[in-house]
Amino acid sequence: MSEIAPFPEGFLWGAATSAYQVEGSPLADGAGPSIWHRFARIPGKVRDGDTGDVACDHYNRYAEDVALMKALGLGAYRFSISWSRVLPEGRGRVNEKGLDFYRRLVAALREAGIRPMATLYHWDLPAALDDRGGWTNPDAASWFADYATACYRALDGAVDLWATLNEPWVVADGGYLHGVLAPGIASPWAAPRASKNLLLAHAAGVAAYRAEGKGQVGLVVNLEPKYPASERPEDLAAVARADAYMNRQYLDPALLGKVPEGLAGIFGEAWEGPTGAELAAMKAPIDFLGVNYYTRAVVYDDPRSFPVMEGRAFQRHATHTETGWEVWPDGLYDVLTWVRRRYGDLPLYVTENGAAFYDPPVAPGPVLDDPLRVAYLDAHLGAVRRAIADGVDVRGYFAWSLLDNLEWAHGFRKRFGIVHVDFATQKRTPKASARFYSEVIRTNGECLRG
Ligand code: IFM
Repeated sequence: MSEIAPFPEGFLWGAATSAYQVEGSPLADGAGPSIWHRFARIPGKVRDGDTGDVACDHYNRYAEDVALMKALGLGAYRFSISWSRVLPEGRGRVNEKGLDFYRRLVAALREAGIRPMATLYHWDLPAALDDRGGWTNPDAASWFADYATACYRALDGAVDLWATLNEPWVVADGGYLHGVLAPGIASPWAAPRASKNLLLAHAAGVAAYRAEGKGQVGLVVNLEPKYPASERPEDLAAVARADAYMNRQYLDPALLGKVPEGLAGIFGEAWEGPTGAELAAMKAPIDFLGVNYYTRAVVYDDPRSFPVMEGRAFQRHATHTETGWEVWPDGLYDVLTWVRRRYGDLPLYVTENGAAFYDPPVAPGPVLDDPLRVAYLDAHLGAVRRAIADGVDVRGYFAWSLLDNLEWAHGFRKRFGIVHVDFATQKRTPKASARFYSEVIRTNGECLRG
């Protein structure tokens, strides 16, 4: 028995995926192409030339996957809706057949007693909207609100938790500043514009929900605590910059209605800050915040690194995952308690947490042993429990990911699933981490060691 207080009654135990990473069949039933459909076809953009054309075939195998979730004892499933299934041109005509897929999925989840959490935007913008400038277009917020409204009308009541955007920081940084993710734009000018329009889109999606919805709506951000590599003033200043850029760029406007100090300086001439009216609109009250956590950064001043001048000190004695991320469970405690200190008592969900460790392409037996992932989950859930014991209102936890899937530009080689997928046969095999997580759920966390 553990000494710290157990998880609260009704704590939501879930797992997460996203549309392009698992669904496959990207053009089925009248769907339009997304930016990822296009980007993955450009040679050299995704490792091994992998695409989401088949992925985990979840579009056809969702019923089998829901049965798997039920067998694991999941209380919730976080998935995302593909905008270009619902609106093939991004705007205008609604494709009912695209919505039908999500109607079927949500009905199967409810039938299995699993609560659906739907994310409206997990990086797969309709390609037709990219042709109009994508997130850099000032109309993007109203496009998003119309799309969100179509989803609310079709699914609200059956979906009880809605998230507007997943990780807007990654959308702007990877997609518009460095160009390593779709739509592949590398421009210091595009990124702050995209960032502003993402914040306005989030707020417009919340406002649309207030007009239509009965459940709860929130935002999902990825947080990475920044610790100084030394007490040198230059390194401390680098920590402040990195924190403003990554952790406060979206939360300060969305929750406090202000631009974080230091952000304008990072973008320099390219910075086009929001007007007072835009800032006021961005601060749309939300019902919960989703926090995605994977790792920390130990930061030093590095003038060569653009635009934040953030060097990251490699922690040579630590365990690192296959994506090169240091395993640092205390960081999850630190971000959860930091959110409460800075933004107040908002209901929180850990909407993603997990790790890519090497697993073979074919599972050697009925269960695949993944001790590093088991240890990762155990330690991070321990950090969540400590944050709750210290007063943070964490309502649920979603393991990333239910299934091995397309890890964006890394392709299928980086396996985050608690369930193994053999991509040649689509066979699902639970890993030891899935068994472990089932036991955590069954005991409401009593079996944790971390
Ligand atoms: O796979 C991604 C997910 O789509 C968004 N958050 C981080 C995960 C791991 O990189």
